[in-house]
Amino acid sequence: MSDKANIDHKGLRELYAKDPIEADRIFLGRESHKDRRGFLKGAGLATLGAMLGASIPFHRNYPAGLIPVALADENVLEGKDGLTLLNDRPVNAETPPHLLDDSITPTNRHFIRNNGIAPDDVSADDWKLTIDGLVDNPMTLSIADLKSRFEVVKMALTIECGGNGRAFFNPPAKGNQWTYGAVACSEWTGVRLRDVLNAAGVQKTAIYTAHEGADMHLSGKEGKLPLSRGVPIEKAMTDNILIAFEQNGAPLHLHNGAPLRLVVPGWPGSCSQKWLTRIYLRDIVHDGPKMTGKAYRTPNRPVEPGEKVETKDFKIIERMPVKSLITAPATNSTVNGSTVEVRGHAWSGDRTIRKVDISIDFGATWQSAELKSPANDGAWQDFSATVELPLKGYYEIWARAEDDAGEMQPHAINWNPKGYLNNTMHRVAVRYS
Ligand SMILES: Nc1nc2c(c(=O)[nH]1)N[C@H]1C(S)=C(S)[C@@H](COP(=O)(O)O)O[C@H]1N2
Ligand SMILES: [Mo]
Repeated sequence: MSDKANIDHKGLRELYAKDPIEADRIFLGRESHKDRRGFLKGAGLATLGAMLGASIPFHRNYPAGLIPVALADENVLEGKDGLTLLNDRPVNAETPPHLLDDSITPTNRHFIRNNGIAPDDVSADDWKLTIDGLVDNPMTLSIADLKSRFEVVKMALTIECGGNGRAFFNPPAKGNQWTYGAVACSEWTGVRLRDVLNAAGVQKTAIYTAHEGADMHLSGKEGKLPLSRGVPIEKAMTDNILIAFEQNGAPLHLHNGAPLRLVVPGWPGSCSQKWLTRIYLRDIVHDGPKMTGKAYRTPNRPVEPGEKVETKDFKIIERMPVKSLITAPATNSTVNGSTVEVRGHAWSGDRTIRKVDISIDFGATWQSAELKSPANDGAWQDFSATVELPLKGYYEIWARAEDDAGEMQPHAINWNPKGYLNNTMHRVAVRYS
C-alpha cells in the first residue's frame, strides 16, 4: 500500500500505535531517524497545523514519534454510542445491526462516512447556502431564510453508503471495510430541494446538480474538496430530497453534516452532501471529486471476480438495490426458548418493498414476515416474524427482501472492483440451548 493509502485506510491513531517513527514519516514527511528531533517542515507542518487549527510556534522542539495530544485525546465518536470505528482520519464508523433496531435511527446510532475532515466552525446562525449555476435567480440563503421562505417538512429517510457490505468481497476491495452498518434512517427536518430549485428558476439547459460542502481535504489544501457529487436534474426534482437542518428533532451531529446537509434517499449516501454550502446546476454530468474514475461507479457489464476493468467501462451508481437487515436477534445470541422474534428493516432505492421472507433452514423453506409500509416515501420498512426452532442447536436466520419491481436479494455477491452495492441476504447466527 502507498503511504497515502496507508494513512487513508488505517487512520492516524493506529499508525502511531504501531510504529510512531514510521507514522511521523508517513504523516508528516519527517525523516526523524537522522535527527532525534527531525524538524517538522513544509507540507508536514502545514498538514499538522491544519488539523490542529493553529500554527505551532515551537514546532522546532516537537519530538519525533509523538501524536499531538490534541489529536490523541480527541474522542472522534463523541455523541455516538456503540459504533465500530473503522478509521479515524477521515472518521468512518458503522453501527452493529442489533443497534439499528429502531424504526427511526437515533442520532447516536447513525453511521459516519467522511471522506475528509469535518469543518471546525459549524455555527448554524452564520451558515450560508448558495444556489447558482444554470438558474435564473442565483441566491445565497441562511438557514433562517430556508425556514421562512420554504415549506418545512419532516421525513424519515434512509441513507446507505454505496460501499456498505464491502468487507465481504473476494477478492477484497480497497476502502473502508463496511460490514452491515453503513445504513440508517433518521428523521430529517428541512426544506425540499425541489422547492429551492424552483425558486431559483431551473434553466432549460440544466441536466445535473453539483453539491459542495465545507469539509477539508485530507491534504489540508485550501479549496480542495474531498467530495462533490451531484444527481440528474429529474432526480433532484423528486419530492423526498431534503436540505435538512434537523436530525431527529435536534441540530445535526457534527459528523452527520451539521448544520446543513442534503438527504437523497435511495441513492448512494455520497449524493447526500454534508456541511452543505453550495448547489449549482450544470449542463454536463457533474465531474467533481468522487464523481469520476471508479469512485461510486460500477462496471457497465457483468464482470468476473477479480477482473481488471478499464475506467471507461464504469457507470455512475444511481438507485441502491433491494436489501434487508436483521436487527433482532443479535448475531451469535443464545436463546432459551424455541420461539424467536425476528425484526429488521428492508429498503430498495426509489421503490417499495413488497415482501420479506425469513428462513431458519439455510434457505430450504421460507416464511413471510409481517411488513410495514414506509413512514413516507424514502424511509425503510420494518418487518417482523415469529419463528419456531424445532430442536436445540445452531441456526442461521436469513432474510430476503423483494421490491415492487420484482428485484430480490441474491445469495452471491455481485462482485465489482470497488466493492459497491453488496445486497446479499443478511444471515444471523442463533444458538438454542
Ligand atoms: N461534504 C461531504 N458530504 C458527504 C461525505 C463527505 O465526505 N463529505 N460523505 C458522503 C458519503 S460517501 C456518505 S455514505 C454519506 C454518509 O452520511 P453520514 O456520515 O451522515 O452517515 O455522506 C456523504 N456526504
Ligand atoms: Mo458513502
